[in-house]
Amino acid sequence: QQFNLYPASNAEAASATPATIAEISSGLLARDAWTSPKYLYDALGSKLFEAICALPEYYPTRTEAAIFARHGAEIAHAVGPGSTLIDLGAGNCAKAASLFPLLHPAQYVAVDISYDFLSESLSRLQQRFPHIEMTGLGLDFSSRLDLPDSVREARRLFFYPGSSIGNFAPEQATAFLRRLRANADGDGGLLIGVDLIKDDAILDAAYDDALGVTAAFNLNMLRHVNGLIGADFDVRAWQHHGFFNADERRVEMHLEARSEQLVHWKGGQRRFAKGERIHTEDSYKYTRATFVGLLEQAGFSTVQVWTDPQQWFAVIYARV
Ligand code: AVI
Repeated sequence: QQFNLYPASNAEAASATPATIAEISSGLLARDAWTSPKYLYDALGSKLFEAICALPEYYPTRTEAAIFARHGAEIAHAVGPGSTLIDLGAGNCAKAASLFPLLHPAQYVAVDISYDFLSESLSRLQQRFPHIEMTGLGLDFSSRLDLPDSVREARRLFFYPGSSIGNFAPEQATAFLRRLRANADGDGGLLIGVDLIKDDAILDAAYDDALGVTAAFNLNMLRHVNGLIGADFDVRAWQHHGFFNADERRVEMHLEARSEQLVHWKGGQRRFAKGERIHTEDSYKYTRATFVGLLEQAGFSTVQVWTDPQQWFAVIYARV
């Protein structure tokens, strides 16, 4: 392994801190139970998400890739070479890797909450691109983004593809974008993928696919939480729902109890009635104009937008 990896051990990354236990517990005990979408991503969850990205119904990944394929030269021209490419939610690092030949980064920093998955991805990538200096950071960047000293300050380019920004509520998204901006100097920027509002049926199918991969991804959160807080969720007793809520401009994922049940965990328990739901994820969809407004509110300037012919997805470059 040539690349730097933080934290140094998986045990440190995987341990459920008292704060994690308190956060999950308070969500499960809320009148309308909820869990943070970050718990969808353990090693298996990341693999299931990879499979989602290959589904015919899940258009964001291929639409974004088509935008990069079609407008890559213009995007590379806007961004310029030699950046410190900071990949937020890097996962299998495939998207960033496909941009290396276009963007020619000087340094690559992959950040992901799923530590083991990240370290495997990065070790494969470092072999393919031995000349690029690489760093892996296993952390939840939604709550803090402490970059180690080895990450150069010059020309930081935050790369946040796949419309992951949609998993924040708009106010949180603005605060997060403001934090990114504060982490880059005057030469820095943000290259971000944003999913656009479209026909309900297309959105519904993308989050409730025929093969049930999204259902497995959602249900796997229960297995992950069982491990994290010593809970005894019976995965078979829950059912996936994923649908577009037009009033809120977001896709919602929920897990619904198939029968009445009592769930215990370290320091808590709850009885769920049949039909009761746990809200597990929101995925906000934007219009091009509202998202550009959000970037401006966060203090970014000189925004350039590329979309696909159907205007389903946007790739945006914003300068600090
Ligand atoms: C990672 N994120 C952008 C995905 C999304 O579309 O909100 C997660 C996902 N949830 C269900 N399918 C995919």
